[in-house]
Amino acid sequence: VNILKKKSYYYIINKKRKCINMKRVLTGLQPSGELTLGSLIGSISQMVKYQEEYESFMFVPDMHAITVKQDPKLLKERIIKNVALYIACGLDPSKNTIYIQSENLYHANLSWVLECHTYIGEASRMTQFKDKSKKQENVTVGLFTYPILMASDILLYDADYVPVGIDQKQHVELARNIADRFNKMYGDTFKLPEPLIPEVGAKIMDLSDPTKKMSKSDATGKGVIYLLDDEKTIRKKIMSAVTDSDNKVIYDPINKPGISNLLTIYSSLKKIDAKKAEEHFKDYNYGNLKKEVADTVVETLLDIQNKYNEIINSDKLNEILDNGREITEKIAKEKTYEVFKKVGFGRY
Ligand code: ATP
Ligand code: LTN
Repeated sequence: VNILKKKSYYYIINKKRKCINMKRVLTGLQPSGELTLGSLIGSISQMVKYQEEYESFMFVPDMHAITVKQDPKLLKERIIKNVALYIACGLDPSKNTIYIQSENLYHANLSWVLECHTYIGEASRMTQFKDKSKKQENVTVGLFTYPILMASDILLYDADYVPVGIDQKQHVELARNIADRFNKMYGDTFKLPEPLIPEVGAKIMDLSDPTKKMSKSDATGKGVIYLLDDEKTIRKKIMSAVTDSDNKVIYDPINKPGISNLLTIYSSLKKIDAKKAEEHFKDYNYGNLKKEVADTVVETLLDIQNKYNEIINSDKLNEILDNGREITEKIAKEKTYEVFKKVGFGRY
């Protein structure tokens, strides 16, 4: 009875937010590896901010994760872990619809129709595909068509805004182009989404190689801070971050990528701009700078980890995900049926 009561509470909140015509924001992080400091700063923290002004949808794109090889048991665990981390990082389940992509069968259904309205040429221009396919041996068709599944994730819900890191901007633009093409062919059906790119923290770099993105599927994880790393590991990784030899704390991402990355991490967590962080550290040597950045990261992550431990062991998660499934199924079904009808399928 309690659960039912709560369910309708979430439902009413979401309905109310919709009624007052809030813009809708939607994003997700693939469970293709453990979530990192880059995921927190570049994505989750942005959503925590947006949940105050927009109707927010945050999901786990588990279907995307199998574009690279996954261990099924690990994948299943990670999906739930990620939901708990979303909440521990500050996503409020009463302000967000939180759900798992594969639990809603309409994503794949719409994706098929969108694939048939996407040209090989435009899909081939996706730089992430070009990069990732170079690094893999047996490249699957799924890796190639994955941006179209992403378009489906977005277009199903008429999302106005899609907060993503700079590397995903091209995929949101593809979604926009497919939507526009479809609308011109069949009449107004989809909203054209806009990417939202954070000004600071759009790209947190790997600590051991500050010219590449800190990525959760990195092979060694040496320069990657995972949200569930323990304090000792966090400090060790930051203290051994690659910098340069002139010992001047200056924010200059081109010439001093390592130092600039540390300043970006610090300023994002402290919610100040990078120039202010530079000013704060101007008389520090690199060792002291690293120590203070490590203190800030440890403070943030220990707080998240405490909340995570509470949530992962509670039965709230199932309740939140059931609610998310119920809300999103309804919306996605309506949109899919509209599309099926417009393209002339079956008896829709
Ligand atoms: P993978 O290694 O599996 O490709 P990833 O760690 O690069 O994953 P994604 O799941 O592709 O991360 O990204 C999820 C969201 O978080 C995207 O919007 C992405 O741009 C953002 N993001 C991921 N890593 C970073 C980072 N290092 N800095 C800023 N934003 C990031
Ligand atoms: N492709 C994205 C994850 C993702 C996503 C989405 C983000 C899948 N579907 C829809 C925003 C909206 C990634 O790898 N970061």
